[in-house]
Amino acid sequence: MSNKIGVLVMSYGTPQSMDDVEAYYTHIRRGHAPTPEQLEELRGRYEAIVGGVFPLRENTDRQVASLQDKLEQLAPGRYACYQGLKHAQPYIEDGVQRMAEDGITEAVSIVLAPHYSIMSVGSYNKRAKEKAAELGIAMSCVDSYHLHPKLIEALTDRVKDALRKLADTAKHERGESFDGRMKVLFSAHSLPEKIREMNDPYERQLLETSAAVAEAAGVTDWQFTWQSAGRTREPWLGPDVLDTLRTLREEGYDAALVAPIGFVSDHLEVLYDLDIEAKAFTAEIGMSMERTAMLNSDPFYMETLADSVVEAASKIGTE
Ligand code: FEC
Repeated sequence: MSNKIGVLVMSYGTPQSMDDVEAYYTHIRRGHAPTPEQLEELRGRYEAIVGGVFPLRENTDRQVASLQDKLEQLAPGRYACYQGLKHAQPYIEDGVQRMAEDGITEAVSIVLAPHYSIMSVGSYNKRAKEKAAELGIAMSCVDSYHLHPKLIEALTDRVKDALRKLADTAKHERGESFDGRMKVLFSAHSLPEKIREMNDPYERQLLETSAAVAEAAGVTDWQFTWQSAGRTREPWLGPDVLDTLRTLREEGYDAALVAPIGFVSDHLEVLYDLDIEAKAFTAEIGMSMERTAMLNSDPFYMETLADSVVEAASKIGTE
């Protein structure tokens, strides 16, 4: 038996290699294999971002190691971090299994995504809790940390930096015609519209983070928009970032900063959907665009995670 508290750090997961994309996509689609066209389309997006490598894997590894270091500083010898991925190995259940093999009996789970939806963080925590119960581990779950002061500070710094960069880009691209007006678009992964009927906090939490960051950065001209909607028949939350950019152009804006606050890492949904797709779209409609840098292993983000873990640890066995 171990006296350490296990910390299950969960993330979306990404394929191990190009050969693994089909299995990964099939897992996302709950066991339904994609059509050959869908598979080619997804492989094409991975090829386009960095020639078929998968930055999310290395970023998650680094985030888990950095959180371990931060917890070690706060409470030497008290916590042991384990990784669990939603759609790739090591799966969430594998992470819990490893804890059990190391004799862990008390644990915390946390997701590398700040906002709670029953369809996102809720489903990670459900899988973690079920496996923990099966193996006799008492587990307390972190649901969200979207207003943690250190998270807001880290995001605010990124918005301020990117606004300076956007002003330079716009002056360079537009010269005299740039009037200095820039819209900040906070964005997050869309979900099916049906979450609204479930009284899901996702949308509210995203707006709260956006408002807090805008206020701290002194930004008054901002709005929230969705991105990366799934390719299914049901309606997804909108407007999508591309529609929003088009509307802004029609309203006379010629510069926009996209701040994808729903994500914490460089990965496909940022490197393709924003850096390639949205960038090409803004170039086509004659608009300047930049996006904020991702948090990755930012020290303030690690402090946010560590504080949330310590708070959840104090509740183990009480839920
Ligand atoms: O870089 C990478 O390899 C992985 C990037 C990636 C992240 C991510 C985050 C979220 N997703 C969320 C919800 C959904 C729902 C569906 C869905 C589908 C996909 C597909 C790919 C994909 N997601 Fe994702 N998501 C990432 C990648 N996602 C690839 C499949 C092809 C496509 O639609 O583009 C629809 C599932 C279905 O078909 O039923 C729903 C949410 C997040 C943010 C929170 C989190 O990180 O968990 C929510 C990163």
